[in-house]
Amino acid sequence: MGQSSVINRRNRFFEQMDVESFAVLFAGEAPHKTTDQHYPFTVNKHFFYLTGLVKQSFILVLIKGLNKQFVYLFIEESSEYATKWLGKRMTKAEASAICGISEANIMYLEAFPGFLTNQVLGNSRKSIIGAPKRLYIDLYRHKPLVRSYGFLQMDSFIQAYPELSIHSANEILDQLRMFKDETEIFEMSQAITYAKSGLEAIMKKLKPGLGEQELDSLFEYQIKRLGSTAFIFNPIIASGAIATTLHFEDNKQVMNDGSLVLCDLGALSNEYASDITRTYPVNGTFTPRQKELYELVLSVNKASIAFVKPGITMAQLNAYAKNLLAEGALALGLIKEITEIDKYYYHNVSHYLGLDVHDVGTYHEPLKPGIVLTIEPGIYVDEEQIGIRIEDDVLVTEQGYQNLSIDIIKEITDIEAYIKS
Ligand SMILES: [Mn+2]
Repeated sequence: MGQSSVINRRNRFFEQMDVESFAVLFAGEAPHKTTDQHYPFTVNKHFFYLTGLVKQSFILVLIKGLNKQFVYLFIEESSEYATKWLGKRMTKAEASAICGISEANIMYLEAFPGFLTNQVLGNSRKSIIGAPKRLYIDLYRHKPLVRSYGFLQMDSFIQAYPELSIHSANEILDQLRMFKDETEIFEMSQAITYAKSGLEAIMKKLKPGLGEQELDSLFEYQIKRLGSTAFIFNPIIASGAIATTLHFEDNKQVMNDGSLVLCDLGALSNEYASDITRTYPVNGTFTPRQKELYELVLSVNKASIAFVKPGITMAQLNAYAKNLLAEGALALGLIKEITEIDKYYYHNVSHYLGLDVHDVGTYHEPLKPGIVLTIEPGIYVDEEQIGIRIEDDVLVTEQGYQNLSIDIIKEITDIEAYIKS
């Protein structure tokens, strides 16, 4: 990630904070699964964005004083027990080298509560910090009653300091994270390269009689072999009629001769995501009917990518793609009225992409350079057992767009030749 990137991001966050305020961001912990087992750890993406660190339980504190700003990091202390059972802990020097916070400002987690009382909200440093009245935390809510880790951690703290006004750090960070810097574009391109290689591994083995789960295992094997840390989401491998279910994750069917298989998947590179969909003929050859529907989706995929430029809105992009799909479906005789397209296409054509697969950001503002978004038109014809989606990852540039996943083949002739090779 590089120290300079995260230092620069923290400075941009500071610019947006009020004077006499502070922010606390938690890295989080892996959720408990059963008995002594936990789900894999996923770092809080705001915490990562500002530190470059992927470490459980770490806490970042940013204080904007009267005329100076301060950054502190709280890390796990190493113990003989922890080293023997769980491995070596990151040292202050190691953490400092990644996040660019000086070792003097890195403390152990047990010092955190006292630090707040004495160093932030107490009287001892009032002359430089002032009296912080505002606290920024990650207030992301997936559902009203499902609260994020940072949110939960703050409860006891809020009880102790009811005089503080709590503000969402997300408003600032969501906005900053919308616009990708060079290191981020690099990581996302890497994540796309992993997905490309995973899809090639799938095409090489694809044949009737194979299970969908075999394709998802091949993909996982290939991306991890190349150095990807993990999936960003569970791959959707859906053949035949099940491909009309958008977020099908079961991947348990046997793939039949003559059917299509829709593969919607992504890889992670240093926490950055790719999100790609390709649709392949299981036996290596599209039927004439599959071909005409595929060509329609492909033409809308290409036209929608070419439509991307600064100034257009997501609403315009959605309307543009949907209209093209409707006109194409009308020409093919699939529908008789433009409005009937809702039966065969029922999602948006795009979402932002970055540290999260459905990345943060505001969706009502016109596109600006630095945004990365997906373009993913589809057609789902349940009665013909055909589901097709073609998804690419696209960067908005000053001039227009750059298709970051242009190297992942999607032409019918290229796909058929690759599967047969
Ligand atoms: Mn997507």
